[in-house]
Amino acid sequence: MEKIISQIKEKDPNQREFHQAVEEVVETVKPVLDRNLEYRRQAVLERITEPERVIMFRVPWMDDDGQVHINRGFRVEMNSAIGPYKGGLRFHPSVNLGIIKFLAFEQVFKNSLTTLAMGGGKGGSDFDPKGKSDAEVMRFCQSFMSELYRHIGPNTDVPAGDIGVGAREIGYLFGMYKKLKNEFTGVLTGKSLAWGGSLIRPEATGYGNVYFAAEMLQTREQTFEGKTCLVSGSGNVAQFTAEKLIELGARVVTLSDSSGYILDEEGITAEKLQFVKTLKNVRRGRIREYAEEYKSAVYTPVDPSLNHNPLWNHKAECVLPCATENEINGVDAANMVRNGVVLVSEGANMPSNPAAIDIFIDNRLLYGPGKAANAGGVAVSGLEMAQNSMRLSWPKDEVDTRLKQIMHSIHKTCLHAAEEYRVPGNYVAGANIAGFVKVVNAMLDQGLV
Ligand code: NDP
Ligand code: 2IT
Repeated sequence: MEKIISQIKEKDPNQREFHQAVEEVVETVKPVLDRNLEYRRQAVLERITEPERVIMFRVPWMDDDGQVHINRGFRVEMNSAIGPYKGGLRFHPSVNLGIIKFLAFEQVFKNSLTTLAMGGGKGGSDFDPKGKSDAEVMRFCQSFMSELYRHIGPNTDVPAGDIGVGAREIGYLFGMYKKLKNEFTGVLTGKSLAWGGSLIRPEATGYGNVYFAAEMLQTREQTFEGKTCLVSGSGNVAQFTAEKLIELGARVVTLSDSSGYILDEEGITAEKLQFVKTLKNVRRGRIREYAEEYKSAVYTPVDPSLNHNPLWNHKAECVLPCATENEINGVDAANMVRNGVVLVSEGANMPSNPAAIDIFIDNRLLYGPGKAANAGGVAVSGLEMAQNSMRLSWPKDEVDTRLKQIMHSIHKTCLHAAEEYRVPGNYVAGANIAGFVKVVNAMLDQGLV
């Protein structure tokens, strides 16, 4: 296994995040391979870590002043053993092939856990939507889709949103796909309700995260009622994580963006959260403005010279990171343990670095890794695909009930796999093992392809 990891590192030395994601999975599925000689003979680890297909393309677009810009577009089609490639698109200046590969790799296991028939993929661009006009974002999305359309389709590869890609971008991308292919199909999820979207999809990742976290708390006969929660981010996942936490009686005291965070000791109420939604989704402003609106809040800008994030160093029982990868390091995790944190549930993908994960596990925290805890988003994407195929739409309660059932089932599956491999309560091992076994068995059924 060490050889496989060193080969991956040698082949693509700059893909740090991909190496990190692979190392975590390889470490935890080792006992599965030890028990199953056939898996080793069939080189399943080597196969599952190599994308089925990588697409990289030029995305030229013109800004409002007539200046030409060139960005790079990506789609990594990682694994289609259990269904069409499925996963989001990320538009952020930090995007590169290594980041998209790590996200696509995580997606394979996450989608497997959802119980729905979806393979794994991810895509995006180093385009930065911040500060761009709607017209510029539209031209960029159209150019991006004018290449991507030939590689995707409702039975081939179904993209969705991620960082920097929300309802606005999905609309522009869908419009261009429809024009080029001359067909109206469910090729993207996260669509608006009026043209094929599903109720609860915008809420799904955040709500699902809290449903998963509530399941973890229940194993210790606890609920969110009265618990203080630290949430990072202020985008889609953070907003609906906070919304469900507030609904369940928790006291949410933080939100953030890449410039800094706010701490509101009086608690973020449903009304204050509505202010955040308008601020971020309509005005596209910064979280700093929350502290200008509400005097109970203090804003702290990011200080890049610090070796920790002060957002994570407040007294709380629960932590729900919902911004981005590696936002929690070992120092942050040690601070959390000292401050009495009992639960960490990841809305973001890989927000905790390996040192932080070790601390969570050593201290027996209820630690829900992203590929289990944030699977509600892609699960409802799967439900959106199902509704599109049937050309009908389910009521809100029906989708929410299915989401709850799926999160319950993922939680049970993780605990069961962890138990079977004698690491009881270890959701990291449980999620990786359960996700892995299902995909690998499907790959073996389908032969060497
Ligand atoms: P959004 O674009 O809606 O929001 C992203 C939030 O995270 C913003 O507040 C943003 O701040 C902040 N952020 C982004 N990059 C950084 C960074 N480098 N440092 C600090 N803060 C940062 O994205 P989502 O809410 O959709 O995604 C958040 C996380 O959840 C990601 O890890 C994503 O992969 C994951 N996820 C999303 C799903 C979905 O359905 N949308 C499903 C499952 C996981 P700023 O505005 O300053 O950039
Ligand atoms: O990371 C993720 O699971 C997502 N960004 C959502 C993917 C999807 O296809 O809904």
